[in-house]
Amino acid sequence: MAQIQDDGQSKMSSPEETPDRYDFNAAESKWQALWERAGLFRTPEDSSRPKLYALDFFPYPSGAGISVGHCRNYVPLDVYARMKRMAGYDVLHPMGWDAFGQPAENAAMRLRVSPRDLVPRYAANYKHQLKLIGISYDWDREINSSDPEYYRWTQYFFLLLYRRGLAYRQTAPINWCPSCRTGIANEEVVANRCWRCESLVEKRPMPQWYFRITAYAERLLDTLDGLAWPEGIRAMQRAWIGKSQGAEVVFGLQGLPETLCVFTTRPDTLWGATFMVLAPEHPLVPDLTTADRSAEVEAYRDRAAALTEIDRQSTERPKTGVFTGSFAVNPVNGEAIPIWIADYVLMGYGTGAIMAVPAHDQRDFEFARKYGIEVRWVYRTPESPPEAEMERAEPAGGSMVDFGTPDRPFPFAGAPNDKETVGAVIRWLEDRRIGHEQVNYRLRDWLISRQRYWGAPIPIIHCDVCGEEPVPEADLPVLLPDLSRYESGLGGESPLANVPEFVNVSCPKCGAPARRETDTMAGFACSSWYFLRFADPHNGSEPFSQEAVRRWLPVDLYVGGAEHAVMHLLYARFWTKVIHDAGLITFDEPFTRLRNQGMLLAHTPGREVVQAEEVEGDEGDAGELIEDWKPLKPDELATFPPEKVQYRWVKMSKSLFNVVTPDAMAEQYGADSLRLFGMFAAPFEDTVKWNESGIDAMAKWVQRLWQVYRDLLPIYTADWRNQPAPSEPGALVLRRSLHATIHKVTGDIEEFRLNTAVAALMGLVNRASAFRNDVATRRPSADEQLAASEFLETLPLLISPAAPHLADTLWEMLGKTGFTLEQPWPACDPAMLILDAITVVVQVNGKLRAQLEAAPGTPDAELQEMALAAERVQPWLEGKTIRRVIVVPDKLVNVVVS
Ligand code: ANZ
Ligand code: ZN
Repeated sequence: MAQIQDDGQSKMSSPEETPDRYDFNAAESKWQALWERAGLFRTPEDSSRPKLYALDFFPYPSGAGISVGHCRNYVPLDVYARMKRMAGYDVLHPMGWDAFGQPAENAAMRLRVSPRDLVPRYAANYKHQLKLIGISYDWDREINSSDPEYYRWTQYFFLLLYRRGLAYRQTAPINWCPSCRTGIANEEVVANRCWRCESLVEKRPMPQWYFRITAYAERLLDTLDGLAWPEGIRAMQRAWIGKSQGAEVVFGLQGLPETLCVFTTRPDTLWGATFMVLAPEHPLVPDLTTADRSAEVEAYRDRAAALTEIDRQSTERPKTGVFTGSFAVNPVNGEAIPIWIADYVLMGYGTGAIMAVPAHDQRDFEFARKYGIEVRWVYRTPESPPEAEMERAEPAGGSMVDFGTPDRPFPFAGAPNDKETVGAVIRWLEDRRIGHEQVNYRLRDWLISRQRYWGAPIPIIHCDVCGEEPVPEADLPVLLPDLSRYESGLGGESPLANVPEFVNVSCPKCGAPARRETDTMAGFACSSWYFLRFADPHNGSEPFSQEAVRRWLPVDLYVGGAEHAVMHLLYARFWTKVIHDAGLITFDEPFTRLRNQGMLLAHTPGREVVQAEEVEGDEGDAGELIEDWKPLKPDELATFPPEKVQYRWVKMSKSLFNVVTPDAMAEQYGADSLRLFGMFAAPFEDTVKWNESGIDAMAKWVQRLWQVYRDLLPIYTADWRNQPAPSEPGALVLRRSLHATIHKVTGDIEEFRLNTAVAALMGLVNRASAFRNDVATRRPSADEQLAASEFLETLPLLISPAAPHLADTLWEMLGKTGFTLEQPWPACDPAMLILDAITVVVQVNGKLRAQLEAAPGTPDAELQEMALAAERVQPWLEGKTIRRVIVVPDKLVNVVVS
C-alpha cells in the first residue's frame, strides 16, 4: 500500500505496528466484557419505537451443556435480533430455564444429588457458554421455572384453569411409563414409547389431573391458518386435533331396551350397513353376549386388552372379531343386523361402536369377506361388478341405488356420492329423530399429573367434608419440600405422599384435617406461559403486568426444534387462549411466526450389534434407538479393532458420545467463526453434517476479511459522506457491490436465509479484496477513496449481527467509539441496485481512457456528460478543444479533440 497517501484523517499504520493476524481470542473476551459492563443487551424500558420479541424455545439445561448443534438455533435468532435492533426496533431477547421435570430429576437421581443443586449448576454453565458465543440475551430477565417466584404463578394459572372448569381429576386408564414411574400425556407417547426414555408405555387406571384442552379443539384449529408457521407443523397439529364431521345414528337392539349409538362420517351409507362392530371394551358387550357366545367373547376381550392402540389401528393386521349372538335394528329399513366385536374399533373414539358398510369401507370389507357377511352396494355405476365379485371397497364414485319399494319411494335414488348427499341424509335423519349431525375430534384431554417430585405441586387440598378445595391464592406458592430422597413409589404414588408435613393440612374452607394433592405438574405446564413472564419477569404481585405484556407480546419470532409440534406448541396455544378468555391478555395466539432449525449430525464411531440393544439416553434426550448399531464410548473406541469400527451420521447428542462443545471451537477458531458456520452450513431448516473443516474455513475467511479491511484502512476518509457519490467505474464496482450486499443481507436475515446472507458477505469481501489489489500499486483516485471509505464504514455494521466481535474490532480500528449494535443498520441506495448495469467505454481520439458504469438505455446526452466529467478523462482534455463527441448507445463514447 506504499502509494496510498495519507489524507490526514486516516491513521497510517506502519507494518511493524500492524499485527498480521486478527487475534480473535483476545478480541472476543475483550468485547464480551465490555458489552457486559455497558449493559448492552438490556431491554429498552420505554420508547416509542416498534417492538420485536425474539424468543428461543425454553431449554432444559443439561449436564452436557450446549453443543455446537445448539448454535444452529441460538445463533440465527441472535443474528435476527441484532439486526432488528440496529434497524430501529426495541428488542426483547430473553433466556431462561425450563428447569422442572423429568430430565433434571433423572440426572440428579443418577448423581445422587438434589435437582435443586444440580439445575443452577447446569444453568450457570449454559449461561457461560451462551455468553461465550456472543448471544445478546438480556440476562436481567433470566427466569427459572423451578424458582418459587415463578411456579407460584404456574400454580396460579392451574387455579385459573380449575375455576374455569378446565382442570379436573378423573380415574382413567393412563399411559404409564414404567421406567419414569409416572403417567404421561398422549402427546408424549411416540410409537407406543415414552418420549423421554423410549420405554414401552403401559395402560394403568389411576386418578389423574387433566386439562380440558378438548374444549378448545375447534378454536385451536380455527386460528392455526393465520399463523406464519411451517406448514408441516400446522399440518401435524391439524391431524392431532383430528376434526371429523359426520353424524351419530341410533340403532335399536333386538330384545333389549337399550339403544346403540354409532359415530359415522358416512350416514349416507346406512342402507348398506350389513353388520355392527363394537369395541371389545364397549359397556354393552356383556348385555349383548348370548350364553352360547360368552366363552368366545370373553377370550377375545382378554386378547384385545393386551394389544396396543397402535397395533389395533394398523391397516396391515388381518381383521379379527367375534359374533355376540345379538342383533341391532337398522333405523332406516328395520333390518336386523348382527353385532360383532372387533379390535379395530377403539373405545376411545366416537362412541366405541360402528355400523359396518363393507361395500364402501375397506376395513369392513376385509372383515365381511373373512366372516362371510353380506356386502351390499349403496353407490354404484353401470360398470360396478356384482357384490360377490368385488375385490375391495369403493369409497368414492357412483350414484345411489334405489332402495325404495312400490309403497315407499326412496328420496336419494340416483344421488351422487358427495358431501351434499351426506348433508341431505343427515337432515333426513334429524327429521326422523334417528340421528343428528356430530363433530368428533381425535384430540384427548391433556394429562398433567406426574407422580414425581421435581415439578410444581398441584395447588389442591382434598377434604373429606368439602371435597376438592383450591389452595387460596394468598397461600401460593405451595412450596415443594426439600427432600433428599425423591424416587417415585413402586406403586406409582408421588414421593410427596410420604412427607407428612407436606400432606397434612387443614381444609381452607372448613378447617377440618385434610390432605394436600401430592401429584406435581408436568414440565409442559411451566413452559405454557413462560413467554408471558419474560415481559415482566420480576413482578412479585401478579404473573405479569398487563402493560408489559401489551408492550411485548405476542412473540414475533419463535425458534426451536420441530419435535415439539404437538406438545409444547399446542399446550402453549391452549393456555394463551384460556388466559385471553380470562381477560388477562388481548391476543389469543402466542407465537406469530415460527421457525424450526434442522438437526446437526455428527460422524460417529460405533459397532454393529446383532441383537437390538437400547442406547441409554442422557437426561432429557433419549438419543436414538438404532436397531443394528451402537456408538462406541471413547474408552471402548481406544481398544476396539479399528477395521471393525462403523461410522454413521447420527444426531449430535451426549448419549452417542459425539458432542462437540462450542467452548472448544470458540477457543480454537473463534466464536464469530462458529456463529458464521452455524449460519452458513446449510439452509436453516436443513440437516447439517458437522465437519470441523467447515468452521476452519470460516476462521480463514475471518482472517482474510480482517486483512482486507486493515489494508484499506489508510485510505479512509470520514469526510466521504459530504462528497458527491463516486461515479468512476472502478469505484462504482465496489459501491454497487456494497449496496447489493446491504440489500441482500437485510432481506436474507429477515427471511432467515442465513446461509445466503453469509454468502453475500463473502462476495463483498472478494470484491473488496480485488479492489485492494488493484489500488495497492498506485495512488487511488478520489472516487476510489470515497468508495473505499463508505465500504470501511459500512462493513462492520453489515457483519455485526453475524460476527459481532469482529465487527466491533473493525469499528474500533476505524477510530469509532461505541458498539456496532448501537449503530443504525446500513441503508441501501436503490440507485445502486441496477444489477444489469453496463460498462461504457470512453475514448479520447480513439484511445481507451476510462470506463463508465451506466444503466442500459442511458440517453446520449447523459452519457456524454458523464464521459466528459470522468476523472480519468480530464487530463486528456486539458488545454484541448473538443471537436466532436460520438456516442454509441450502451457501448462507447468517443471524444475527438485537437
Ligand atoms: C360407516 C362408514 C362407511 C364409515 C364408510 C366410513 C366409511 P374418522 O374420519 O377417523 O372420524 N369409526 C367410528 N368410530 C370408530 C372407532 N371408535 N374405531 C374405529 N373406527 C371407527 O373415521 C370415522 C369412521 O371410522 C366412521 O365412519 C366409522 O366408519 C369409523 F363407507 O361409518 B364409518
Ligand atoms: Zn373441608
